[in-house]
Amino acid sequence: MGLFDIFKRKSKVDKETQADEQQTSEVAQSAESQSENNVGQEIVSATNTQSEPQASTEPTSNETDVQSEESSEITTVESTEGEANNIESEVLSDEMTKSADTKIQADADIEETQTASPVTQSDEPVSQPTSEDQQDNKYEQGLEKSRTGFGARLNALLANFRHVDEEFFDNLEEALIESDVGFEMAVSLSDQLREEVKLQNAKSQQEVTNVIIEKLVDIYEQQGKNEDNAIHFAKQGPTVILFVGVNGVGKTTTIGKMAALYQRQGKKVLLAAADTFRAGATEQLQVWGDRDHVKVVTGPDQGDPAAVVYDAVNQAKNEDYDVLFVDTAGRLQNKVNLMNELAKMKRIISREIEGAPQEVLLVLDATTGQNALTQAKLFKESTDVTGIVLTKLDGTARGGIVLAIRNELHLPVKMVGLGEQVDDLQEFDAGEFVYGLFKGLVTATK
Ligand SMILES: Nc1nc2c(ncn2[C@@H]2O[C@H](COP(=O)(O)OP(=O)(O)OP(=O)(O)O)[C@@H](O)[C@H]2O)c(=O)[nH]1
Ligand SMILES: [Mg+2]
Repeated sequence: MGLFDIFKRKSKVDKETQADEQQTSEVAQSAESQSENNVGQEIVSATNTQSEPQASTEPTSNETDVQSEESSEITTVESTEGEANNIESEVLSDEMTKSADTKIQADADIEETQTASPVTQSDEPVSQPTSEDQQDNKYEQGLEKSRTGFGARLNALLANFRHVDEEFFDNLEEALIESDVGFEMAVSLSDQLREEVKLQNAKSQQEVTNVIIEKLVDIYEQQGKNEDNAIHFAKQGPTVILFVGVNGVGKTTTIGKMAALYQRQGKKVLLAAADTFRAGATEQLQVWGDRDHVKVVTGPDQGDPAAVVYDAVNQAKNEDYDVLFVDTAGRLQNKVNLMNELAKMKRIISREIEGAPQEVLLVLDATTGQNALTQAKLFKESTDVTGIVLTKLDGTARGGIVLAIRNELHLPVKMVGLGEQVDDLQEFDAGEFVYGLFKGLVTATK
């Protein structure tokens, strides 16, 4: 099923709610944009519904004052992440960290734009959600910021829309870059969109918007062909999953969430606390272990992490565990040490269990934008990464990073983190993801 079919199927369900919201946002719309954009009214309104009660493409100081409780909560989370990034920069090379601060500031700006109005959950169904519904909602909620961020940018672009010209495409390119799809991707996208808009003779705002999103979805889908985003398990004996990534990206949290997920599926799960470097790291994993009722293999602080891995692998073999998750340090004395340590752990795992580790998952923090890509390239060079876990998508307006990962890294995103709670982890579903990003912006006409 094509991704656009998902839009059709889902937008049918959403239709009723959207009709209500549309009315509200039509009232809220400024008189200026109403008179200017008769043809494109529908899309602007649909976009507005994502950031009720106003799309607020230009936040005023007034609007910043009326931030909801939710938005201040998010700001706190982001500032913590900012700290994590600062610590991380001690380990990472200059080029990896130099853009981090600007990124965070830029995210904060977008944040202001979006959270000037409270994000309501009014489009949630009232009836008891099924588990499939719940998964859909996770995506929709987790991608709320990205959606409103991109929506606000597109909305701003379309507010001045009169006709498709060079300036329009320049601005579109800028909006795509700001959404973190990556520079190359943004340039190539706007080139292809130029062609497509001409080809389809799109003139109205709605037509142009549809062409833009349709093309984004198409390209994304094409690049994902042959992509294997399943987590692989051993045919026999324990499956070992090694987690790598710089500090603060969410390795330990993801392990805690995944352990709970597999435990619920009836698998026998074991954890290895192979981050002996950072004070408190073992305890942090132990907390997750206790919460999930899962055993944790530990070693002494500052001890050899490879020794912990060795113990854990042997316990997994001897006690018939199904899955062993290995938590590793995000930083050591330096980058070279970190990479050597990871290589050593991997060697031990492979030596003790044939075919293991079945997965080496690189955890990336979506809020660090392009910086995450630089980290990925570094890890990819020295470790056989099998897939990506993209965390904190709920905390960024730059969900476009998923497109950049596909385009530049050619590594499958296997799981996504959409919050801090134990069930805020989802298997990556391209259809859900794209829908979560563009819902409300598009009217499926195909
Ligand atoms: N909002 C949000 N926060 C997350 C997500 N995943 C992890 N976090 C938070 O990110 C912070 C860092 O997570 P950790 O799991 O400790 O990161 P780590 O990679 O193990 O860090 P080190 O052990 O220092 O290498 C914690 O406060 C987590 O709650 C997510 O998907 N969404
Ligand atoms: Mg950790």
